[in-house]
Amino acid sequence: MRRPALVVAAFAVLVSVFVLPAAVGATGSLPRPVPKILSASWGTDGAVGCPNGQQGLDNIPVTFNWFIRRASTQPADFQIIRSDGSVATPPCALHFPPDEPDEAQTVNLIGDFGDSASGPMPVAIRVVGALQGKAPGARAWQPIGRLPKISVDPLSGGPYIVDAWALMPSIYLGDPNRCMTGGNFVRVMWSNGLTAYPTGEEVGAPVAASYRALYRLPNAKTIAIAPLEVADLHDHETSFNADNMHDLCLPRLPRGAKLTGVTIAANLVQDPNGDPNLAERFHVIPSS
Ligand SMILES: [Ca+2]
Ligand SMILES: [Ca+2]
Ligand SMILES: [Ca+2]
Ligand SMILES: [Ca+2]
Repeated sequence: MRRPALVVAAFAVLVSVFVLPAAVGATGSLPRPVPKILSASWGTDGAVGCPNGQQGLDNIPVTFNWFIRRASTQPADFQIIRSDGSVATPPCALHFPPDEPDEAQTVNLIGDFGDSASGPMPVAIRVVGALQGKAPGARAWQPIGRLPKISVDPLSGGPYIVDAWALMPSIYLGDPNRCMTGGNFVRVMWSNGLTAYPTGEEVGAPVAASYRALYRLPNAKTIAIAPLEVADLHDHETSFNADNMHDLCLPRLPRGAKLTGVTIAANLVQDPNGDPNLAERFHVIPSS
């Protein structure tokens, strides 16, 4: 009786050796060796608060190409440089509104950073503390270290796409407002919170009808795929707290298709200040 069991075990090892490389490509982590800040945008002027009760504050969502570990995130990890040369530490740095485990690419800095009418303005932010992070889908958290400072986009600017990546089943299966249809799923991350322009409600059919995911096929042809649906909607009770993510629920794609970009037309979404988006043609940079 022992011999057949051993044969089965040996066979299983062989199968795993040959199957693993393909499976890692489909379900493993994104190939992103270096952490980076993607954007820092002045979101609101005097319109938000911190959990300690302070109100009438400004916010700057900061987006990263990595997931940032919530337990490593402290307000003193960030500095905001103002146009008059002064430096502020935010009273709070939140993983909110994007607060799901597969949405950890944004830290929302909240505090008194400036005044859009009379100045000063927030002009740059830098990471000065010991954040930890990992590429989406990776297992172990790593120290991030200091990152180069990045300019803060003005309050009047509209939201823009900062990242797009194929959601791997290992982190997407438990997502409560995930795609309920389709065979491929793409996370589209923007610089700022998103609602429909100009109503400020959660986005609907016009946004879903305009998004396209661009794929390059093994024969070098590029195809533009319309989503069957857009998911990650109704993140919170009020649309003011809608986060900066959409999930594109796509049909099953041809074998070997590689995500190369995402497009959407102008004036379909707005940020919490009511500013609309420009037409977007976001390019996925390999290994970024
Ligand atoms: Ca704005
Ligand atoms: Ca979600
Ligand atoms: Ca969400
Ligand atoms: Ca969302």
